[in-house]
Amino acid sequence: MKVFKRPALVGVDGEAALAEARKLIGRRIEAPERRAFLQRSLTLGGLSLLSGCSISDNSTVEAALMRISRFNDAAQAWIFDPNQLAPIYPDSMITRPFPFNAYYGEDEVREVDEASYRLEVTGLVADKRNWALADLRAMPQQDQVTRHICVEGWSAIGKWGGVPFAEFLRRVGADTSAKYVGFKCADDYFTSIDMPTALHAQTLLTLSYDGQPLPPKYGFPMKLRMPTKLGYKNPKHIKAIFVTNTYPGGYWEDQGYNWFGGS
Ligand SMILES: Nc1nc2c(c(=O)[nH]1)N[C@H]1C(S)=C(S)[C@@H](COP(=O)(O)O)O[C@H]1N2
Ligand SMILES: [Mo]
Repeated sequence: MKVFKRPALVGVDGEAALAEARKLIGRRIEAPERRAFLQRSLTLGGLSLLSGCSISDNSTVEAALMRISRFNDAAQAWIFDPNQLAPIYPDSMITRPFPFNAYYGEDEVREVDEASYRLEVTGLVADKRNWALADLRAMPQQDQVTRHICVEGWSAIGKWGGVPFAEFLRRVGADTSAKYVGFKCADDYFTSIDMPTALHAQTLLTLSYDGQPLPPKYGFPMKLRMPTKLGYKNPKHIKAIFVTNTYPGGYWEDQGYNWFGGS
């Protein structure tokens, strides 16, 4: 069982470290778009979290950067597509077993009771009624085999099934001109996404994993799956969805992860 310990920032001159990191990016990365992307999205917390390195002085910045730029190249190649569609894969490429990740260990996975579960839908929506799981299962479902990329440095291919989120938003009469869709989870996790990603053709409100009801560790009863976004943007155990124009932030985003977190 893995207990996640996020790297700490100790005694580092943040501005100097970031300036150093940006210089190194400039020197090491050939493609101008990629260089610009990395330089723009770089924060000290992000650098430390993305690399898994504890940045304790300015000389470790280089080591951290080498690790993320290597990983980031692969991650960006996987998530970037000019048509804005993430790659889909054959079933034969599914990673078995699919990894578990959360801000706690697998022995602390939240058990959500199916019978009493109701999804809350609030904010800028016409229909604020709660949803039982059966109501969600009654909507048209889709399966999708895509790659999940976690900034801790792993990626894996999985098969999720569920309701296209754009359909769900339409059904509840969401104001799709609003800026954000926010999610509250049965653990203390929360996150939020931009409306264009919420309406993206591959964004699914998933109820199943590999043809079975979503197991607790993968987010029972429901995980929002977006192959165009990094792992931490994909909330598990969703208990409330809200549409808003007020920036809702997120569990990791509030600690320095990039909010957009995707392509
Ligand atoms: N509710 C909740 N959702 C979450 C997390 C979490 O800790 N709690 N972790 C995120 C991160 S960082 C990752 S990589 C994925 C992991 O999903 P998996 O366990 O299905 O691999 O869930 C994301 N969604
Ligand atoms: Mo992650």
